[in-house]
Amino acid sequence: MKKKWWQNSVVYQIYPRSFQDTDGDGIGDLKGIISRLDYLQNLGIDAIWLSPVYQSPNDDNGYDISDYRNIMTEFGSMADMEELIAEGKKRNIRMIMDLVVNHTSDEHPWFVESKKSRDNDYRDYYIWRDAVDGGVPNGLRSTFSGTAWEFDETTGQYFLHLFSKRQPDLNWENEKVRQEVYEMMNFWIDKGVGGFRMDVIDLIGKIPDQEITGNGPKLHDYLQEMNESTFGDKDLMTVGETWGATPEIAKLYSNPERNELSMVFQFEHVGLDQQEGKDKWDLKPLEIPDLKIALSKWQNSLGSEGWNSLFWNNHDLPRIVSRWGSDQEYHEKSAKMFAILLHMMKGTPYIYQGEEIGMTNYPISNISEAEDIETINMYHERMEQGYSEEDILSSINAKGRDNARTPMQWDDTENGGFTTGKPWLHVNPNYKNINVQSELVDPNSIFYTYQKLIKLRKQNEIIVWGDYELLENTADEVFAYIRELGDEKWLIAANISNHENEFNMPSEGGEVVISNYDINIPLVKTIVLRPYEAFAVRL
Ligand code: TEU
Repeated sequence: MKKKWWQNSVVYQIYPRSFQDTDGDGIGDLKGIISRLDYLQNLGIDAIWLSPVYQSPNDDNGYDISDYRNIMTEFGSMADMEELIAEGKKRNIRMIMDLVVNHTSDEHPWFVESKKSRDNDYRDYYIWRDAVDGGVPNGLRSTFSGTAWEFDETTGQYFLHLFSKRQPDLNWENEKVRQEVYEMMNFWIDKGVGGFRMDVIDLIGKIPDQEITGNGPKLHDYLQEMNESTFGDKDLMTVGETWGATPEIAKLYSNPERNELSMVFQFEHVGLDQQEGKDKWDLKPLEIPDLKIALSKWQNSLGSEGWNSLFWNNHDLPRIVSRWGSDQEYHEKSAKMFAILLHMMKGTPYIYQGEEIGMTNYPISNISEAEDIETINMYHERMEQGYSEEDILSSINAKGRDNARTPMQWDDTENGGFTTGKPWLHVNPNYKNINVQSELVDPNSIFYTYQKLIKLRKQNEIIVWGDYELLENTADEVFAYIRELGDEKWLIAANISNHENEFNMPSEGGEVVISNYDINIPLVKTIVLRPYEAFAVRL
């Protein structure tokens, strides 16, 4: 396979609403991102995945789009977007747009027309069905609680929404819908974007009448048609959000010979602290051996038939240092440990805003503090179902999406330097000691660990192309693996626990390349790993 730029790149995800406000309305904006490009260039990233910046009523914070070709009013103008693309290019930073085409906002003109009458030209852009036995057409559920069917009085039919009722699903079986999407994508490609992150793209092949949602029969036909109609003959990066992907399915999306996508986000490791067959809110402790098995399977399953993305965080997930690390006693050590463990693997790493400075979850004590529609809908549904409010809030504080969406912490001034106005969502009060400014002045900060990891990826082919082998006979909480390329061999070891663990080196000696403790680790046969200790050794 011909080597691609995105195979040795590191991508930074920005949730624009929470990144940097410049006009004092308490909401991040594009000018704010432009003002922080030098910071990102210093970090060393190659591309920015921008969560949606298009016009939206913000029922789901931009994942409900009412105009794909205009910028959300609160975020700025198309001129700002064009400036961001241009300023990014000056710094060799590409803009990856968030493509949300499984659904639109109910304020999109297509839906406004579609719901006017049953014979409207746009009726078949969406999925309308008659009632069955006086009720919803079938058992499809919304990810945001309740039925996926909303009744429309005007035309006496239900429309499908796999997310909020203000996010009607597009009908991808309609050729006109697909052509509209491809034309919109080419509009953005002509603007000079570097690629697309594709929101819940595994759902566009749905067959609602058979209650099929993910991995539908025509999904890959549509993606090959999209590829050919838009980015296929250009040097762009595409990454699909595919919650249901297995390694075999991931190969269908990302095998270069199939002309679909560059890679996918798979979520197997993300579900490991969730009770079997239950929702994300039904928690169970993470078993580290499960994490080793899941990530190692993905490292070794794709071969030349696909490409891995690597991530702990995004705008939908709780902060990793709070979720599986220690956001108190071993905050810095555990944040660095997760960075070293992930960034030494094979694939394209994604850093979510604030991860590089160890930002943490922010617990709420009352549902009135929540902003996210998924959280609020779940709260009301589970209260009606008789769950205790204490248990519901405990789930929200562990897994709620607002944890990832508290404003970026730039310095120790009011609101962490995010805004001079009232922030749209509470700022984590720990911004006083967890912020970019304090990280940049501390040579041993989490930030500089991420900066070094990115440099190492650029300087060492073994990280990008080396084979991966999990070391099997280690303590349960010790995750250790080998990377090998030619006659070069690296060992990466991480103690994912708050206590010491013994570790038997595969061979003695070597050179420590990076560590979250001190660099002069005695590389003897048996090492006692300190709490959350992680390092990489050139053997
Ligand atoms: O998320 C897909 C999705 O299903 C997530 O909402 C996930 O189920 C849940 O949040 C797990 O925490 C994508 C976007 O990333 C998300 O922000 C949007 O809300 C959703 O699609 C609808 O566009």
